[in-house]
Formats: sequence, C-alpha cells, structure tokens
Amino acid sequence: MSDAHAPFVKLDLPPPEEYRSRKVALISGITGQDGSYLAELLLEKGYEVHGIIRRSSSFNTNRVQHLYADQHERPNKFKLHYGDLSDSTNLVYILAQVLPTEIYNLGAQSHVKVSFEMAEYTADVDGLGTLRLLDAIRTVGLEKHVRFYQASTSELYGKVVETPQSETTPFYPRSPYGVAKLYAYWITVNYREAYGMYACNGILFNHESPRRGRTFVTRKISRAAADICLGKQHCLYLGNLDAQRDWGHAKDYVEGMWRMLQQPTPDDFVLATGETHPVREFVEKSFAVLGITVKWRGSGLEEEGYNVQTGQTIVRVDSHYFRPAEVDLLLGNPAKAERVLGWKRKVDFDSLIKEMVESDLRASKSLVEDHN
Ligand code: NDP
Ligand code: GDR
Repeated sequence: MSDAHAPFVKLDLPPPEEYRSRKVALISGITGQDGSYLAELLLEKGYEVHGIIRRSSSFNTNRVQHLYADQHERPNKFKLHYGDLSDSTNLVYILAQVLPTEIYNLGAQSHVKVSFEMAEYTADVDGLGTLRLLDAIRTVGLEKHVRFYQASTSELYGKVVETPQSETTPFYPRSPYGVAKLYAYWITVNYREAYGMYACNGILFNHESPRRGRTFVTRKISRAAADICLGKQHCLYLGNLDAQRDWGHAKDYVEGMWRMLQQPTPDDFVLATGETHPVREFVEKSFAVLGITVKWRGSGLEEEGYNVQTGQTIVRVDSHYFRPAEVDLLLGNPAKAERVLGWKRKVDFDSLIKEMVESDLRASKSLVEDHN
C-alpha cells in the first residue's frame, strides 16, 4: 500500500528553519480589499509577495496596480500568477513555483447575499477551495515548511448565541457563505491537528476602507452620500437598517493576520473592535461628514431617511436587499488577540466613516471633472 501521507511531488527543500529564513508570501484574493492592504504591509516588511489573480475579461487589478511593475523594465518583489481556488492542479503548480514561506488564503466569493443565489459556487470556492490549497501544500511536501492563514469570519457566529463573541462562542452560520466558511474553518483546524501544519484561523469581524467593494453596505453608503451631496444621485436604497455590525478598518486587520503567522505555535484568533453599531447609524454619520442631517420617518418598508435641511427623502428601504436569513448582531471580543498578539485596532468608527466618505467625495468630484 502507498503512504497516503507522503508528498506526491518530491521537491528538493532545505530543512524548515533554513527554508523559512527567506520571506516569501503567497496571497490568494490579492486583488480584493484585504489582499491589497496585506500586500502593501508585507512589501514594507521586506517580503517577496506573490498573488493569485483570476483571468477576467475586464481589468481586475486596480487595487494593486500601484505595486505592480513590468518585470521586463523594473523587476520588483511583487508578482502575480493566474489561478483559481477551483483549480487544484494550478494551485500545486503555483506553490511549486513560488515556494512560499507564508500563505494567506483570502480568496473567496465574499458576498453574503450573493451566496444565497450562488450557494454551490460559494461552497466550492470558499469551502473546498481552502481544502484544495491545504492539499496542494501537502502535495508538494511543504506542510512543515509553510505557515497558512485562513480568512475565517464572524459570519460563523450567525445567529446570536452569546455576546460578545469570542474564540469559544459556538458557531451557528446563517448563510451559504457562512456554512462554506465553517467547512474552511474546520478543515484548517483538522490539517493543523492531523499533519502538524502551522495553520491559523483569523475570525475577523467586518472591516472596511475606501477600497471596500461597492456592494457591501458601508461603501454603498459612503459612495451614495458623496453622490447625493454632489447632486449626482437622488436616493440611497438599502435593506435591513437595524442589523448591527462590529466595524473596523481593513488596514488594522491585515496587520493582525500577519501577527498570527509570527507566533511560536499556531492558533485561532478573533479580530474585532469590541463595539457594535446599526446600519442606520452608519448612514447618519456618513451624511453628517458632509454636513447633512438625516432623520427618520415611517416604519418597516415605508421607513425613509430625509435631509433635515431640505426635507428631501434621501434613503429608502428596498426589500430586494433583505436576506433569506439575517445575522442581526455581531460584536466581537478581541481580548485574546490583544493579549497574545499585542494587536489593537487603531482606527475608530467615526474616523473610518470620515475616511471613506471623504475618499468617495474626492473620487466622485474627479469623475465630474473628467466628464466636463
Ligand atoms: P473581496 O471580496 O474584496 O476580495 C475577494 C478576493 O477573492 C478577490 O481578490 C477575488 O478576486 C478573489 N476570488 C474570488 N473568487 C475566487 C476564486 N474562485 N479563486 C481565487 N480567488 C477568488 O474580499 P475581502 O478582501 O473583503 O475579504 C478577504 C477575505 O476575508 C475573504 O475570504 C472574505 O470572505 C474574508 N472576510 C472578510 C471580512 C471583511 O469584513 N472584509 C471579514 C471576515 C472575513 P476578483 O478580484 O477577481 O473578484
Ligand atoms: P456582511 O456585510 O454581510 O456583514 O458580510 P454587508 O456589508 O454586505 O452587510 C452588512 C449588513 O448590512 C445590511 N444591509 C445591506 N447590506 C448590503 N450589502 N447592501 C444593502 O443595501 C444593505 N442594507 C442593509 C445587511 O443585511 C447586513 O446585515 C461582510 C463580508 O465582507 C463577508 O465576506 C465577511 O465575512 C463579513 O462581512 C464579516
């Protein structure tokens, strides 16, 4: 019988300590919000950074364009590889080529509402994709050489069992996305225990930034506030205004990811701010940055937010944005990360909103100028 635990591809590798004296990171999801901030952080720290990008008919590298250099003209420490978490062979090939010392698995279909419409795809990429990457590590025999970070999420908590939520709170996911990430969480724990891999779950609560995708609620709000202020949009349509989230800044959170992989032993950590705020407060504070006061009238589907200065309705509820099952309240307890990793978020809620709204105002103004 063959040894099921032996690597399939025998690479000529130095012993783990010597191998890890290089600093080579591989990031799946490098074109996303977190991937771009993490790549910047690791380059600053002297890493060679490799990223997996998907083939797309349109340009999908906007967030990392400033890091990229034409390798013919100015070779640098930032390289992109075509790949996909649904393609095992491709992952094996990239690993054998790059020989990373740290892998950050950030790639995912990350939109909770979309996961109800694309449940199987989300399970494939977010759940099985994690398994494929872990198995690729074993296939090339890197399981004792490489450190692995899994982008786990507060969506694992889902239905409120207790607050604040910590590493010991039971999971109860409420979406196909949450369920797929639950598989990813446990397969990461399982490979750590079964094969002695250095593998960590970062259970990250919502984190935002000016680079946040425009269909997530915070960025949708900050962008609409800027456009409404400039007269380019009349009204913002939202779903559940009462959902509460623990919102931090993505830049702080990628630093926590890196810290997790620098510990003597692998473990799982919550990163959160320890504060929670409803969506409607995010709306009020975003408009307030632009000098607009929002007050609410009506209830349920008829509820609307109006501009106190003009009386104009600028926010309406659209049931299209409701989810078949909602996560009502997320509030994280980052005590373990603060104690063990020395991690602490730097950006508070109000500063996050201000940064996002001001960035969108600048972007929206420059688009006006472009068209004039
Ligand atoms: P984004 O949606 O901004 O980025 C997702 C990234 O994954 C993109 O680079 C995307 O590529 C890539 N991707 C999507 N599908 C595949 C695939 N099949 N194969 C390879 N790559 C793929 O997410 P964030 O940056 O916000 O989040 C990063 C990770 O952290 C995700 O796994 C997310 O689920 C998780 N997370 C995020 C939190 C948050 O609040 N932001 C909180 C907790 C966890 P492309 O650009 O081509 O679409
Ligand atoms: P979330 O983020 O589902 O928490 O997942 P999102 O910003 O999509 O929703 C947050 C809350 O706002 C409510 N909401 C709306 N959401 C969106 N997208 N659009 C709307 O118009 C709208 N109106 C109200 C939602 O119902 C929800 O309650 C994010 C993702 O980054 C995940 O990948 C990550 O794992 C979790 O955060 C932690």
